[in-house]
Amino acid sequence: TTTAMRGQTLAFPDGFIWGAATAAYQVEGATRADGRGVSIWDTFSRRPGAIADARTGDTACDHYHRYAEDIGLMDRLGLSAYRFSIAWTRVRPDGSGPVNQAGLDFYERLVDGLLAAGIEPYPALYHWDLPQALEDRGGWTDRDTAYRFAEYAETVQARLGDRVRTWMTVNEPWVASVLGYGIGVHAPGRNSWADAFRAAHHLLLAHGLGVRVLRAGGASQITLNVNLAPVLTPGQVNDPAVALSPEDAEAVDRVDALINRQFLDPVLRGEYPARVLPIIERVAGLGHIRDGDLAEIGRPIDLLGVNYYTPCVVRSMPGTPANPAYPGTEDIEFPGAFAPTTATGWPIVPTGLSQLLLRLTRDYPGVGLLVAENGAAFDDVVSGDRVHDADRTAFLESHLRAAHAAIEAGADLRGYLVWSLLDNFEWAEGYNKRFGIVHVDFGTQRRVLKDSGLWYREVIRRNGLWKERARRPTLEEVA
Ligand code: PNW
Repeated sequence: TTTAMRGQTLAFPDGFIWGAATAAYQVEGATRADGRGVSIWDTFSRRPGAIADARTGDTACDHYHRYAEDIGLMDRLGLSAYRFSIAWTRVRPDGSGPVNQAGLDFYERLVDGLLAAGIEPYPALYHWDLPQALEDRGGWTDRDTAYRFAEYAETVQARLGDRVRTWMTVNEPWVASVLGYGIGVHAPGRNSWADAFRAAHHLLLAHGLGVRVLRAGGASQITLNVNLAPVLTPGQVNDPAVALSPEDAEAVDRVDALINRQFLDPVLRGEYPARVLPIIERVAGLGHIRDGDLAEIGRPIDLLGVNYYTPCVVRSMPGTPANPAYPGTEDIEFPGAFAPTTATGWPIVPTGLSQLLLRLTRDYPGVGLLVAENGAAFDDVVSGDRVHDADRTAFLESHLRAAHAAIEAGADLRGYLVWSLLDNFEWAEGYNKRFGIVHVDFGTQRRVLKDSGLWYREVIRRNGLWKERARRPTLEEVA
């Protein structure tokens, strides 16, 4: 960077990690290649009505065959890190038992390609594609799955640990347990609240056992990715300093305990929040939480991966039944319309990210922070060789400004990963919701850097944003 550029740049700290993320089932395709086993997403995506466009991840972005081209795109972007996930079914097709070397070969090619391009690999070991054979034995409701995960983690590290410095264990235990086992909109499509709480605990246990084996194998940085949302009243969305009634304060605290602290406290403090235990006990009993589990789950990690999309907005409303996605939320309303939304209907609140990062710094000191996912679905305008997505650029820019503000105010934020590098299989939404900074034509598999990707490349090149905002309508003006 030149001196002139520095003067105009809202700079991020030296060495700030700029990256992008994907997940195996969402991008790889090649679901039958080289001995891969069947995962719960292969099964679930075939269930009638489960996926909005009735499609599967069978082909997706064909990243399994096109990874070299995709590394080329990352290189053009100037990424310092690429977060991807490893498909357990490629490594151990039946979840436990024989190791499939051909599956590990793929990740070795990928990692070597990244390193050759100067891009740090950030593999995540579990991004929701549980081997179907393990689901048939109870899946995440069965404690044994956590031990099988540790075995699998050890296998992967034995092969790649000499080249991978940063490991991610589990992605979003809240989503995997609640959407998968509680309300059944994700694989494996089960509908039991007791199962969801058991699954959540076993996912945390898997993380802790994973930390143990990765550490023993010499991992230098370990992280867990959690989807977090600041819990706010509608009034707080516009004015964070607004005073709350005792009823609203209680509603905020209860929901925060369920969606955030249920995962943060065990990992970063070695305990479940007192506010949550009675809810777990009422719904699932406490028999699945054994002595010693919390010590295992609370093993030190180096970085916390924060996945942020939108806040959770609640207020006290006596007489309201519990929200099906949040057990124990009787008398709480979840109002939806409080800000402009993305194409997935998620309200856009960039200040939520700075609030979240500062709160984590205050309440959980000592762990570095990484925004491991942030991004948005919008409809692209394809025009010849360009893909116009001004909404996405505005989304990313406003969230990076919020991240920068948090750093200035003392948050220990080490990096930022865009969700996602590529348009991909957006789970129950199928292919119609596009999150990529690279456009993918799913008919031809042609990739085109979107305008947001060109913009992100410039941000990375100058390690910062522009001090003067380019003149485009602000989200406030759009609202
Ligand atoms: C994350 N929610 O999923 C995942 O890690 C990605 O794989 C996914 O593509 C991305 O966000 C965009 O959806 C989430 O309902 C899915 O709160 C649902 C929720 C949160 C995160």
